[in-house]
Amino acid sequence: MNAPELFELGMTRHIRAARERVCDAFLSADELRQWMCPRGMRVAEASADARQGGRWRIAMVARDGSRFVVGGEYREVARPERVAFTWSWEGDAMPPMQTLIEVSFTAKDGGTLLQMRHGGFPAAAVRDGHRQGWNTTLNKLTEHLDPRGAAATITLLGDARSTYTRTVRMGLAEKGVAYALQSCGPHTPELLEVNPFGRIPAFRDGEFSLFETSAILRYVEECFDGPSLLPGNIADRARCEQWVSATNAYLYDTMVRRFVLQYVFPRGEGGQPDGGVIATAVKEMPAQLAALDRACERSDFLAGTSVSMADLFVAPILAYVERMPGGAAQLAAAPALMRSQGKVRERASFTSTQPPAA
Ligand SMILES: N[C@@H](CCC(=O)N[C@@H](CS)C(=O)NCC(=O)O)C(=O)O
Repeated sequence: MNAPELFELGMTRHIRAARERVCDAFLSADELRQWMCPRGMRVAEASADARQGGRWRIAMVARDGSRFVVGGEYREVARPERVAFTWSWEGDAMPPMQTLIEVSFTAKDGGTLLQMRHGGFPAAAVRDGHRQGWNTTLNKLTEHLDPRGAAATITLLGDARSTYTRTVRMGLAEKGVAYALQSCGPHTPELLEVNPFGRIPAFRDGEFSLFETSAILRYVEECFDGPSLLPGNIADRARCEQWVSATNAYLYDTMVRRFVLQYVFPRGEGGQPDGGVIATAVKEMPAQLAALDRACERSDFLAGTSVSMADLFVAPILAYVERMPGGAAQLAAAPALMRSQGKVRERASFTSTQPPAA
């Protein structure tokens, strides 16, 4: 009888840390506790007897309390060049199997090239599930060891003048997550690599990439501790989603595309703003602002009692509207909304993401 086919995955990372440090991250319980689980989980227990034949074990806990326990045996410990260990899940939350992980550490470009092979999976789907887990787990390892922290793995592709880019930047600031801003415009080749629709922003976390502002913020929300960007109760969370969706469906189109951008990038006759386009937007704005105003009558924020994604979507738009001809007068007719904007505008997430003057 033929031996069953087994599957393996390979991963590579360059980490700005000496290889002794990178290697040690696999060898001590204190180190493993800092990083050895996918984003959005935490290591609740860790043990490691890092010598050939010694055992290691980790209990990971997800936000919803579900627990995953994995462990195995060190097969090779050749610090700082190589480590090999077996990997078996306990319990029935994950498929029963024993797989083997081999990791090598090579000094490169002032840091360490980590090359990992995880082999022995009984099915391609099981391997692919582990690949996803390893991607964000190695992002956590990189973040733990690299002096740049999360900015070593997280890159936001966008333009500091774009309202949607600012929304994500505000979300990252609210959560206290470091990131690198890669300045790039819509429809540029580097942006199209991540977002086939060509809009900014787009987002990378190691090998994982995303586009659409609300999806990016959801990912940030679930991966990182720090204040939640979503309200605490069901009705307020739905209300938050309502304003995110309304921004994507109507508010951005009216207030930015057909109002603000007409002044910032005039495309009318003789390089002037297109008065016809602006006039239709200006007519729609009072009803939209009145709806936002009503939402702020009982709270300083659009959904719930603290800042949420809803505020992060709306604030950058209104800040631009206010600076355009007639914009401040439109906003003055929405006093509850402007009281709320006052609260959002005093936050560090807003003041630290001011767009450069156009
Ligand atoms: N639904 C997208 C919208 C993003 C968007 O429209 N971004 C603007 C800049 S603020 C853009 O890329 N505009 C270029 C275009 O419309 O081609 C999201 O939520 O990220």
